[in-house]
Amino acid sequence: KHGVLNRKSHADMDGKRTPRGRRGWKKFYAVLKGMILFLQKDEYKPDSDISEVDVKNAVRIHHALATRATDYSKRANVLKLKTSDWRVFLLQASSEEEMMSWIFRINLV
Ligand code: I3P
Repeated sequence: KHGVLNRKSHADMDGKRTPRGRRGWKKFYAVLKGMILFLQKDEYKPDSDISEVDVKNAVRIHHALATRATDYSKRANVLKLKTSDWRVFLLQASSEEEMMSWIFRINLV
């Protein structure tokens, strides 16, 4: 699965709140491949290599949990992703349908 996702980092590894200055929203092209959610700067091209920056932004979603971000109301179609290493991301999809699809696909892994 792939598509545009806006990302906000809410908690870092170990569960500590992401500090000011790193809490902004950022637009990515997301690609879910196996157990990894790649957050890429540029659009998906099937044959292109993954850049170093894209590897840095990749999120391992094994034992992660995706839920609707019911406690976040500033933006629509936002899901909350909790990873196994206690990071928390808010991910904004382009529509309600897309958000539900991401939640379903992430939790299936
Ligand atoms: C953050 C940025 C986010 C904002 C966040 C700020 O600043 O303005 O957009 O979240 O508020 O800290 P920075 O880019 O300097 O990290 P919202 O868009 O959700 O308001 P927060 O600290 O209340 O999460």
